[in-house]
Amino acid sequence: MAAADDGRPLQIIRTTEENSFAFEEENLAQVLDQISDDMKVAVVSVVGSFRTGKSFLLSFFLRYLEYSKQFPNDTSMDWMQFRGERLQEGNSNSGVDSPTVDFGFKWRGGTERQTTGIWMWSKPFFRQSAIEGGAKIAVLLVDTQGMFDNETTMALTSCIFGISTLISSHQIYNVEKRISEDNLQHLAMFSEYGRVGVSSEEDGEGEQEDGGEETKALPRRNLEDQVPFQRLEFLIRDWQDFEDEDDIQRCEREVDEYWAKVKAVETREAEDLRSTREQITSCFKSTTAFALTHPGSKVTKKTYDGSIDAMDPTFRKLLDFYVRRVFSSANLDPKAIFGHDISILELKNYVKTYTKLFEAGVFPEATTMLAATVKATNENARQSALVKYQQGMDRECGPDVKTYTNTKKLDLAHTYHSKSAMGVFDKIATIGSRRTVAEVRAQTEEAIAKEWKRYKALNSARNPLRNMEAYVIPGTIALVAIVLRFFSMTCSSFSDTCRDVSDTLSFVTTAVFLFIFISNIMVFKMVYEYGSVILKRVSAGENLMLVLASVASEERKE
Ligand SMILES: Nc1nc2c(ncn2[C@@H]2O[C@H](COP(=O)(O)OP(=O)(O)OP(=O)(O)O)[C@@H](O)[C@H]2O)c(=O)[nH]1
Ligand SMILES: [Mg+2]
Repeated sequence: MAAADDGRPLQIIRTTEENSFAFEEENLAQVLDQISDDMKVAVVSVVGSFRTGKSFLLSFFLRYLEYSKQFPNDTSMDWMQFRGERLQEGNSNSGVDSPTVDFGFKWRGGTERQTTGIWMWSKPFFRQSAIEGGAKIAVLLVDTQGMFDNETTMALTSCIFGISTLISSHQIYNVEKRISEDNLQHLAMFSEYGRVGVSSEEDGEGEQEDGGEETKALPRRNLEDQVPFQRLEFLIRDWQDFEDEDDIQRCEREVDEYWAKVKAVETREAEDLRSTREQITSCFKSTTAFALTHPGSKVTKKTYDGSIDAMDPTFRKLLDFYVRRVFSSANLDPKAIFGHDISILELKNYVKTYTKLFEAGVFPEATTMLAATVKATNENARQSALVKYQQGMDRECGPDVKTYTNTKKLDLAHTYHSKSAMGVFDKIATIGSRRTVAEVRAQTEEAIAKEWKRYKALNSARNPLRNMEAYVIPGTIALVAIVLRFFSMTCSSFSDTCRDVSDTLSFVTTAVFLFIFISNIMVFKMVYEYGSVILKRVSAGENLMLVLASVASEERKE
């Protein structure tokens, strides 16, 4: 049975009545906040025509991923029945009792569209990635609104396709029966974006600031890494042409051969067909295909209750093979932009940037898309560097600098962490004109300098010996008064003058201490705190004299 904490679908991009988009930032944050900052993330997204079983497939993905969390080495097909004999998760067929409908992406039969906007599963799955040397990466599942639903404008349809392509590391393009020229044409819209990114050879020096500059931006990563998108897979539904459906490996080979034929350029005379194919393959790092047979007539009925047994056995076998292939460690690539594996913080910013770009429901120019990517990359580099610096400094002295750190040590920490923060910046900001990158770099250094000032001020406020000169004069008066009073205690009982002087000295001593006490309550508190820290350090074997000497030298400096 599914449990409430197994997750639910969350809408991350909503389509509005005005045929535009709205970004559900909190929903995305809810998903991404469950992933640690240093973890890579794979985004598997399914796009394609409406009513072709995308959400149904994703609900099976969820079953498999949940099952393999508990039984990672099981190679049987038991996962299909893992949550019962029926696929209730997401099952929205009318009249069907599905108590666990919310534990899947909503699917149903009929001609009316089901999914609108873009949805993400609320829980990331943590799986091994061979590409990451066997380390765990977070896997996110994305469901999208179907294309050509007779309600959505073509522009909005293309935008959904575009956003999905931009944010995913593995895009599954669901197509019916075969890969048509139409399917390829849709992909070609993005190849223009890829071409702009890959072919520019100018370094952007001396370019104009407004728009044009970024469009000529030069990705400065290795040529190999400049392919803008990663894995594209055509998933052909209701495939009818397998020669021997019992031999799954052979089925896989047959679809490979089919795709090789479809994408072949050499065999095509027409220029537009050739360029479409060339552009697609230059845009994606890998393009593959797989096919599933028809799931059986019972499955497509509006009253289908999700029975696994009612599904065609060949469909089940192929589905089992396919799910394992998609989530195998060899196929889980971390999401990368122009060859750079992005962090959770960067993913958030990219999704935000792209939603904004497509917000009006108009498909943007390839150059505009590239410009937005460059801008987001620079912003990501700036933010990541600042976060790196803050994390490093916080480790040294705590976010609120609760205790005093010796200035030499703090200086060293600043030098080290600012250097490594700028290293992060340089690693990320490698696309776009050199001038823009240099500008953002300078802004980042400025932001770090501002933070450094803040850490220094907070630390200096924790220095217990600060403003010590304010106590020296009253302290000396009090001390002299104490000494004189000590001698005046020996006054002869006949000397009124001596007794008066003694009383006055006593009064002066009390007044001075009262003055120091009232005006410096906070300082006493700090001295007390600092004293405990020093005591701790002494007991930890640190050299007390060294600490006091450096504190005194800072006092002299100030
Ligand atoms: N022909 C066919 N139907 C399928 C397949 N897989 C699922 N279905 C059925 O297709 C219907 C639609 O399924 P959904 O998952 O809601 O389809 P979708 O593509 O998400 O639809 P939209 O959200 O409206 O775009 C359901 O009745 C499924 O049972 C398949 O491989 N072939
Ligand atoms: Mg759907």
